[in-house]
Amino acid sequence: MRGFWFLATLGLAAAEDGLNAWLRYARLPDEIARQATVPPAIVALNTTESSPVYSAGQELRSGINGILGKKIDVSHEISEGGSVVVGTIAAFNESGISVETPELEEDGFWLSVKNDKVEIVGQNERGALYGAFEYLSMLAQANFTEVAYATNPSAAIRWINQWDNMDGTIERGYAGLSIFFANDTVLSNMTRVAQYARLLASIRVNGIIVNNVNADVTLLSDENMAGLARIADAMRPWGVKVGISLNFASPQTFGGLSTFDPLDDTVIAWWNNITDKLYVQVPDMAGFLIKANSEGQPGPETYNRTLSDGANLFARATKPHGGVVMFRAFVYDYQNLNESNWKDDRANAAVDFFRGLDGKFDDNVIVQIKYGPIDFQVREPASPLFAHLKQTATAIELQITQEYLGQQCHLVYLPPLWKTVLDFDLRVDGEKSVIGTDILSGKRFNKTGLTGYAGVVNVGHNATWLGTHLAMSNLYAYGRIAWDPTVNEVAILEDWTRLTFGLDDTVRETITRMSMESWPAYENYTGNLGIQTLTDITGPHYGPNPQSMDNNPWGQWTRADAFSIGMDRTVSNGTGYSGQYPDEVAAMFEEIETTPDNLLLWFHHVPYTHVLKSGKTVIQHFYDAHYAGAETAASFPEQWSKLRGLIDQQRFDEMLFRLTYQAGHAIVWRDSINEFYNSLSQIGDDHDRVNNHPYRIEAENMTLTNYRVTAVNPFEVASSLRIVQSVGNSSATSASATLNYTAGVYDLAVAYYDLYEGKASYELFLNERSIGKWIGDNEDRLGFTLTRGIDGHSATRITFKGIEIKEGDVVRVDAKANGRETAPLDYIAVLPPGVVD
Ligand code: GCW
Repeated sequence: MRGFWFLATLGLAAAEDGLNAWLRYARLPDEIARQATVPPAIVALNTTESSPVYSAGQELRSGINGILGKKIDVSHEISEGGSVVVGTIAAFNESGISVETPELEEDGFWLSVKNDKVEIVGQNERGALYGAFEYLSMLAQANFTEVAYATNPSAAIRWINQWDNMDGTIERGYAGLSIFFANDTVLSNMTRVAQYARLLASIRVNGIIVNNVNADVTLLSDENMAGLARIADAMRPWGVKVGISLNFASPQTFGGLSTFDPLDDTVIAWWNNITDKLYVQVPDMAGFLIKANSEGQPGPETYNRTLSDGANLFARATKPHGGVVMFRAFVYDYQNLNESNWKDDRANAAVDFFRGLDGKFDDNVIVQIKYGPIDFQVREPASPLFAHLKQTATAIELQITQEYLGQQCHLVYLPPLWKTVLDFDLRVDGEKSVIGTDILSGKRFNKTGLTGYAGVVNVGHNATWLGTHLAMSNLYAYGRIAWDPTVNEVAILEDWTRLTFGLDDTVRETITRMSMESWPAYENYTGNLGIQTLTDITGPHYGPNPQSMDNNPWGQWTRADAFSIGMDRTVSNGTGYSGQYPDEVAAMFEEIETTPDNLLLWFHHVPYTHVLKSGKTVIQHFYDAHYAGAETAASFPEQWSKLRGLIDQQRFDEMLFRLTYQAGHAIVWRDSINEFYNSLSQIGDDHDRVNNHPYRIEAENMTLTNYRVTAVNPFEVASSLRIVQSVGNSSATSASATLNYTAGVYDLAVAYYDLYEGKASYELFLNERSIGKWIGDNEDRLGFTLTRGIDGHSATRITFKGIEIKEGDVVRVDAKANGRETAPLDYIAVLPPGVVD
C-alpha cells in the first residue's frame, strides 16, 4: 500500500500513450521543483500568433506550468522585474534590452539563465524557439544551473523526409496511416501535423518533405495545393518549412504534354507555372525533393539528359522563390544488374552517376546521399560520393524508420550506426575530411549555406508516432546530431530518457544500457562482418531469408556458395568499388589485412574458413555472433521488467510486449541464419549448438490430433525443417508430448507462426492445468501487417516463465485455426534457468 501511495504522489499512476513524446512536461517531485528559481513573467517579443516566437511564449507557459506547477502569463512587452524574455536579436534591440551575444548563425541562439532573469535570443525566430525548448529541457531534467552560452547549427539543412502516399499509406511506415493524406487528398484535420511540427521544432528540424519520394502527381491538383497550404500553416508557427517530392514525368502524366524532357521549353514553362502556383499557396515553401532514374522512377535519362540537367530544371523554377532542390543520389539501374557478372556492383552506382557532374549543379541544388552506398543496411561503409562532390552541396540521408533494422518491432538505437559514417574520415586529398564535422558542415570544401541532413521518418497516426515508445529516441537523436554531429550518443539517450520517462536513475540506466546494446545485438543476430542485413530482400525487408540475398535484381548480394562468401569489391580482382575512395581509404579497404573485420565481407570474398583478426573463422564468427546477439535480446525483457512501477503501466506493458517479441524473433533470426550457412558450408559449430537443440520438443515429433506435418519455405525458418499445421479448423486440434526432464522450474516457450488474415487461438496445458492462452494477433499488436506466409517474418514465440515441471508431465497445445492461419507450430522449448534456446 505504501508503495502505491508513493507512486501516486509522483504522478506515475497515470497511463501515458506516448503522444507527448519527450515534451511531456511532467511535474517534478515537489522537493526538486522547490529548488528551481523561475522568473515570475514570460515575455515573448512577437504578437503574431503564427510566429515561432509567439509559439515559444506559449510553450514556456505550458512547460513551466507542467514541470513546476507555476502558472505564469505571457506578455509581449518588457516590464519591470525578472522575466523570461524570448525573441530575435532584432526584437531585443528594438525593445531596448541590450544583449551581448557572440556571433549567431542562422537558426542559432543565445541562452542566458541567471537567477530571475532568463534571456533567450535567437538569430531568427526559429533560433529563439529552439532556445525556449532548450531552457524547458533543462527545467524538465531538473537542471537549474545558471548558464550563458550560444549555440549554432552544424548545417543549414536539417530536414525530415516523409514517405507518405496520397492514399494515406506510408512506404516503410510502421505506425499506422498518414497524418497528412488520405484518399488522394490532404487531410482536413491538422491536429497531428501541428503536434508533429512542435516535436520537430524541439529538436531543431527546420524543413520537411511531406510526400513519398516515389511521388504521386495528384499532389499537384488545385485542391491538394490548397491542402499543402493547410499543412504549411500548421507547421509555420513551429518554424518548420514544408516542401514536396515531385514526379519527373508530371508534365506528361499530369500536364498532358507529349514530353517531360527537362530541356524542352514547354516542359520548363510547365514546371515554372506549377512552381509559381505552389508558391502562391505556400509562399515560404522549402523546395523540392527528387528521386529520378531510380527503381522505376522517371528521370532525365529517358531523354539522354544528365541528372544535373534534371536537377537544374527544378532549381531554376524554385530559385526566384528562395527554394532549394534536394536531388537524391540513390540512382541505380536495378533491371540491368546481373550477379553472374563478377564485376557488377550496385554499390558503384552513385559515384559512377555523379562523379562527372560535380560543378554542373545550380547553387540551390543539394545532392542527398544515403549514408552508405547500398541502402540503409545494418552496417555499410560510408558512401564514397561524399568525397567526390567538392563543388556541389551535399546532404546525408539517414533512415529513422527502421526499414532494415527491425521495423520498429525490434529495439535498435541507431546513432551508434550513424556515427560510424558521420565520424569517418575520408581523407580527401590526404587531408582530414570527417563526414559530419568537415564535409556536411560545408567547411572542408568551403561550401556556404546549403549542406546538411535529411532523415526519413515515417510517423503515423499511432499515438506513439513511430509505433513503439523506445524508437522515439532515434527521432530525438536525429535532431540533436544534425545540430551537432559530435554530440555523444549516450548523453543524447540520457536526456531523452529523463524527458520521456522521468528522473529515476534505474530507468535512465536501464534504458540507456539496453539501447546501447541494441544495434550491436541486431547486427549480431541479423548480418555481421559487413554481409548486410540477411533479410528477405525480395519481400518485406523484415525477417531472415539469406538465400534471397543472391540472384535478386536489386543488386544486394552476398555471393555465398558452398565454400566462400562476400562481395569482392577490390580494384585488383573485384568490382573496383574500393577504388572509389580517396587513396588512403582505398588502400585500406583493398587489402584483407587492413580491412576491419566488421566490413570484411563487404569488401572481400573469402572462404568460410578464413581466419579473422579476432582469431576465429568466418563461419564460427557467424555462429557465435548470432548466439551472442540473441542472448542480448533475451536479456531485454528481463532488464525492462525492473522498471515495473518506476514508469507508468501503459508504456511499461506496451514495451514489455515488444521486447518479449524481439527476444523470440532474435532466436528465429539466429537459428535461420546459422542453419542456412551450416547447411550450405557443411561446417559444424565448434560449440555444437547449431542444429542441436536438446531443450526443444519438435512439433512434428509430438502426438498430433488434427495436425499434419509440413515443410516450410525457406527451409531454415523451421527448427529441424518441419512444422505442423492444422487440418481444417476443428477446436480438437492439439499436439502433446510427455516430458522427460528432471523435476525443477523451467520456462516453456512455444514457437509458432503469426500471419495476417487469420487469428488462430492457442492454449498451453501442463497435464490438465492451463498455463496460458494466446491468439495469433501480432498484426494488431505490432500494428502492421508483415506476411501471409509461414516464413521468417511470421515466425514468433511466446514464453511462460517459471513453470514447475516433473518427469512424466504432459505438455499439450490445443489450437484452433482461423482464416489463413492454420495454427502452425514449430516446437516447444523447455528451458532451464539461464538457457536461451
Ligand atoms: O530502401 C529502399 C526502399 C524503398 C525506398 C527506396 C528509396 C521510397 O525499400 O521503399 O523507396 O529505398 O529510398 O528510394
